[in-house]
Amino acid sequence: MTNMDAYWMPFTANRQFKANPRILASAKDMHFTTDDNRSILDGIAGLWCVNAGHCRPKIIEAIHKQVSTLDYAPPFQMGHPGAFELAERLVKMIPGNFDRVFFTNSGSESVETALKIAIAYHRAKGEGTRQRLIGRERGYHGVGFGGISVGGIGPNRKFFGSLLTGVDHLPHTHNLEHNAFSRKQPEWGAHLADELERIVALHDASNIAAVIVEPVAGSTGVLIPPKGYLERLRAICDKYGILLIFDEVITGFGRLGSSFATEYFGVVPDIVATAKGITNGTVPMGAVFVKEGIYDAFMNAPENAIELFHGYTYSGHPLACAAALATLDIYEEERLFERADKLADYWENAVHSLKGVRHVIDVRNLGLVAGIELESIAGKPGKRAFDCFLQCFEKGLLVRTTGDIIALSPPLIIEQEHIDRILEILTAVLQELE
Ligand code: PXG
Repeated sequence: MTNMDAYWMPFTANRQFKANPRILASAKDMHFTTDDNRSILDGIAGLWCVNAGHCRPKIIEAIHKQVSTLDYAPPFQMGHPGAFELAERLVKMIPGNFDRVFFTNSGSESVETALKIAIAYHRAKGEGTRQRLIGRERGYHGVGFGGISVGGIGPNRKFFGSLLTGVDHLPHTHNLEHNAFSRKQPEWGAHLADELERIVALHDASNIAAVIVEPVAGSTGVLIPPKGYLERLRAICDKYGILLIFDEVITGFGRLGSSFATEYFGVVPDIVATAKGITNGTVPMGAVFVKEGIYDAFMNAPENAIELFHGYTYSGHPLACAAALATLDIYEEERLFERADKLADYWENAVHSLKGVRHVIDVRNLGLVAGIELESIAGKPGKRAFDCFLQCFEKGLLVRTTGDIIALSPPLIIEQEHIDRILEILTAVLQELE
């Protein structure tokens, strides 16, 4: 192994990692292989992105072919076929009346793009005072200044100055007292959406551009929306002309056993931010979907004028488009979203078998996602779950932790035997854990 000093690793305890590195060398389908040749069952689809499993030949071939034909094409005032084809496929795939897609390279960029479009849209319609953005506590929307401003994770915000002004936060919906061990959507908590009314009363709707939420919060520990909650947010946004943005970076592309969360919940936002599963994690890419009428509002400048002053050197990159098209083919051919839906009950029963296991104070699930909350060690928040992560890795399973919550989100190609293995390892580790 080469010297590890130069690489400043993201969201990582660098010194601890470099003292005891965990190095992945290859991957295939449901497994990684480490540099010391151990097989690791991937319980989190890489990082919620490898929904079709690792190293799928069809995607590899599509990328190879593209890079040897057209390696790059400038996206400003120029185009290439793949970007148009992909956008067309995507708008057909998402339910609701979304008619345009803006390409980015990550979830963070999709969020920045969605927020900027929301503010600029109101201005284009002559409502330029609508600038305030409303996020939610425990929301994760990537790491751009917009994303951390509307995001609700203390440590992601506190080091970075004054952030965006004009931001409010709804309360999060996580409540163990009412909802512990709920299966799928919890019963309690729809009324928390009414906090939006309070914020509107304070600032007036004429000053508010958009509300952004993850339909299911992933990074902060799998927080499932209470029954009726998203519907109520939608209704209040409608009442006041506020745009509703769903951050579907995790929930998009099959995670809940449906194409997008908007399909699963039957609640249609105005803008949808996506990334991750769009290319099965192979080439960085994000996509922002906008509802009919949003793009049109920008088309009132002279015809030769740029309508939206926003974009990235790599928006709609040819390799990403090729990877995404092949990924969508696999999702369709193998009916992976349906597959996830069919497996969801088996998954639910499996993860809820952890009820009563040592340290476990909550289990929650939806689609092929689960969160397992552990009781914290007094004075050492996060330690128990992190130890669990380390020991699972030793035993051949990759899980993700946040605070004292373990998150699971396996590739959608997972078999029942893999689910059993995940639970076997996790149960054994939890029983032994301090
Ligand atoms: N929005 C949501 C909802 C996300 O989950 C992003 C935006 C940002 O995407 P990029 O591609 O810029 O990272 C994410 C990313 C975790 C974890 O531990 C989750 C993410 C990233 C890192 C860690 O669950 N999601």
